[in-house]
Amino acid sequence: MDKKKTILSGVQPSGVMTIGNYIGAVRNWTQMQEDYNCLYMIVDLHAITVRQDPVKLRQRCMEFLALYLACGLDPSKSTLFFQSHVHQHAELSWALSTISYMGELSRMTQFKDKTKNKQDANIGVGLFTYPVLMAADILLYQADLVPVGIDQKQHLELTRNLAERFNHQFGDMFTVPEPYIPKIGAKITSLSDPLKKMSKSDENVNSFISVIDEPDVILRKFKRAVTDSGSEVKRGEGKEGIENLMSIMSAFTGKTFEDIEGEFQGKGYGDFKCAVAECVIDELTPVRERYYDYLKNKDYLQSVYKEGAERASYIASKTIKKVYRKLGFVDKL
Ligand code: AQP
Repeated sequence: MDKKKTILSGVQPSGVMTIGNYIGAVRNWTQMQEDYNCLYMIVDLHAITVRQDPVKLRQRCMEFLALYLACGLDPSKSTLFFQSHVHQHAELSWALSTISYMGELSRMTQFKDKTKNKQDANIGVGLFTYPVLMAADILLYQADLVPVGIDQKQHLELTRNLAERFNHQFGDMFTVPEPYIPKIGAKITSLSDPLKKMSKSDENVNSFISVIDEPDVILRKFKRAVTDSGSEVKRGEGKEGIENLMSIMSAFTGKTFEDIEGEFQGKGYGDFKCAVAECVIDELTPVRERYYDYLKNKDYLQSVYKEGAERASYIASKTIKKVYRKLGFVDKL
């Protein structure tokens, strides 16, 4: 019998994958493929919670799949699929929304951030119910562990609450998942505002490094990164920009913060920024090259997502059948 624990995660195709997504999510996923049953989605249903250009979205979904493969996700070990290809995500999301509370959803930091400065009348309901869909994604596969960046911890807490609430009201149904948050580089912040998280949908392209940025672009963006008016490479009050660059260097080289402080003692920010760019370029260059190779091979990409959807649908259909029975729906003949 298969005793491996199940892991589920995904990234929204709402821009080009950043080094935040890479360090906080995708790179860790590749290391888990050997030891867990892994399902990794491209969460297109989530992406439309903010307005998308349909032509670009379709293209980006394929680009994301090519990127997943380029980063080392292996379809013979992991199930790779588009969320919209498994209709049970939307179905379970509806069922869970009936046991979710307005109050708990209103407290979600991501919802508050994304709706800041907007009038209620202009806020999409999908943005509000997003965490319920995320809970459905996870519970549909009875995931034991969910590898996410620290920014998603609150959503995962809600998922746990919904699982427990459902189990309590309707009888044991869902595995209550645990977050799996990497220690290093768990939250990479914006290069233009170190107090904000780095996001792929940020309008300022200089605020993020994308996984497929060319080396000269990476260097230029790091050189422009906002720091403080000092010159010492070390952590401290008001030095969030430098600390973020140290986190990035640490995530890309394995060096500790102490190692980095020691190495750059007496050197200025200019040298340090170039060194950060260099280690990022070194790791990402082969990823970018593989990405363009995969992108050219449309038949292969199609075979990967077709098989992924079949495998995911098999599990999802079993779960939704049980859920519907627990809810009291008549069995479909
Ligand atoms: N800056 C970050 N640092 C560490 N981890 C991050 N993640 C995202 N940004 C960072 C992790 O990436 C995974 C997928 O995220 P997502 O695309 O589903 O949604 P998100 O968290 O909203 O990511 P973005 O880049 O900020 O997207 P947009 O701009 O569309 O909102 C998650 O595991 C997340 O923790």
